[in-house]
Amino acid sequence: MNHLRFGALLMMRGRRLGIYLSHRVVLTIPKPGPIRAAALKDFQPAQVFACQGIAVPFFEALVTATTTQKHFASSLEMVKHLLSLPEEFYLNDLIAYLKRRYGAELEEFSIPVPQNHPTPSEKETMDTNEIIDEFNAKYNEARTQYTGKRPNILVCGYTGSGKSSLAKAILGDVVPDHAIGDGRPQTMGYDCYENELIRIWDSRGLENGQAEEEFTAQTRQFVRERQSDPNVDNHIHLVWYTIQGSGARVTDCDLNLIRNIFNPEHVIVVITKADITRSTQQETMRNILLEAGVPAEHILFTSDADSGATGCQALMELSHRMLPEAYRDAFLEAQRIDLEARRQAILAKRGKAKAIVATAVTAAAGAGAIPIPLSDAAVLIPIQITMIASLAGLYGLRKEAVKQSALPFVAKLVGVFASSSLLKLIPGLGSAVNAAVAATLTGAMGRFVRGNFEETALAKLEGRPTPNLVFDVELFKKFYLEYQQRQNQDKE
Ligand SMILES: Nc1nc2c(ncn2[C@@H]2O[C@H](COP(=O)(O)OP(=O)(O)OP(=O)(O)O)[C@@H](O)[C@H]2O)c(=O)[nH]1
Ligand SMILES: [Mg+2]
Repeated sequence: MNHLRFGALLMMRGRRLGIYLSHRVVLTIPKPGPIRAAALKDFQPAQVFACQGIAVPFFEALVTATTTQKHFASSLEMVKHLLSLPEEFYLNDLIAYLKRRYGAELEEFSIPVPQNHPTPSEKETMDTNEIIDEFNAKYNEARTQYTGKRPNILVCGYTGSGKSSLAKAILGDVVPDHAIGDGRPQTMGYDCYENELIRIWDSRGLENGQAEEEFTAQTRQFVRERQSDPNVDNHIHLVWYTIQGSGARVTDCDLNLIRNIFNPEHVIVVITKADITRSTQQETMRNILLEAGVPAEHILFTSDADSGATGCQALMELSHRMLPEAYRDAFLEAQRIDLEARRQAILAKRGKAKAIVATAVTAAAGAGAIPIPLSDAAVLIPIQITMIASLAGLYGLRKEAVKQSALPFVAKLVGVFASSSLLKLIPGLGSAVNAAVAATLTGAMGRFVRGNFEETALAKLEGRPTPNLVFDVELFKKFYLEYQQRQNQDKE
């Protein structure tokens, strides 16, 4: 039984329970009191609750375990608290419960005690898979929490009116080049283009010769299907209705769709191809729309990216205002028109980033309330992983960026905590990590990563090479001391 996961539940000598942290550290209650880290010799040999050869992980419980300062009478008390189990719950109940709930059986678990001490690189790879899993889970969680919800925009209008070109001008590469065409109608049915920030429904345009009633009925059915979904995240939140300016016509079918099929509060009428439309033609079309009751502020004139993206900034701003609030942030991040707005949005994340670091600092201080022996400093790792993954999610660093810099960084970090590097890293560190050191270490790390991620997000936006998160002990040491000094100054 080697496939262990962070947070797996172990049954150790004397029927004592423990939460697995790494091949060297398990959290348990050695004697009535707070949760402590047990060393290898204390939990070996042990059994683990596993299902089909894979230990059942309780990652949340593990993070709680590293932060809780409660006192417990026994390790069973600890586990009852961490897993929110009832007071009247005995060890046999726990075994039966894990079997029922997870299909878990107790399997033998033993770690061969190494003859020679493993080299640091072996040690790093030992836990890396677990770290990647936990990192990704936390990254996704933060992504959902901080990006807000993904808006659905429907782009509708006659064929060739410039729907796909418009969507591309505003939203960039999410719309593929082949969606835009000359000659034959390009978009058949409804194409859905999406990324993690936005979903665009690009509709089949009404073709010459197709019955207008048929097109209207199809569109009505599509909209009905979306809007009857109980989950509002799947509704259409905004419609860009395109009319080709150079055609100089607003048809009854256009007006019927704009006024009766869509909710007029969600429709922006976009008169496209401004570069090849006369201003008198634009005026005529505008007047027809106004007479039909379309509010003046919902009518815009645009051209595609090749023709200077006229009016696209105005369309971006109006769309941002008209979207329901929960979907605005993701739209702002998805649009390609106003880079300054996106820059400001990145800078505005600093407050949330500081809050993420502050939470981790508090958790680390809690974990170090009873000084952690230096060899067990790895108990701080889950806190740091959560912090770094949350920061990566907040700044929306795509997974590639995360893979290139954050994950190798975290893997290195584990090496640092698991070896005597801490001694090198923290000048004057004694034999244990206390609350102040744990907090400073986490705070300095957080500040370092936060600054780097902000810079990475800005660099990506501006097309500059992104900085790497180089983990250099000397550099970090400098950072640590600066951070510590700043903390001291704040106190004075
Ligand atoms: N001059 C000019 N041409 C444009 C503009 N927008 C789109 N076009 C051209 O108009 C043609 C049709 O554009 P699309 O974006 O494919 O139109 P569509 O509404 O998506 O068409 P279907 O998918 O077939 O319904 C293409 O040749 C575009 O290059 C514009 O602003 N100015
Ligand atoms: Mg199209």
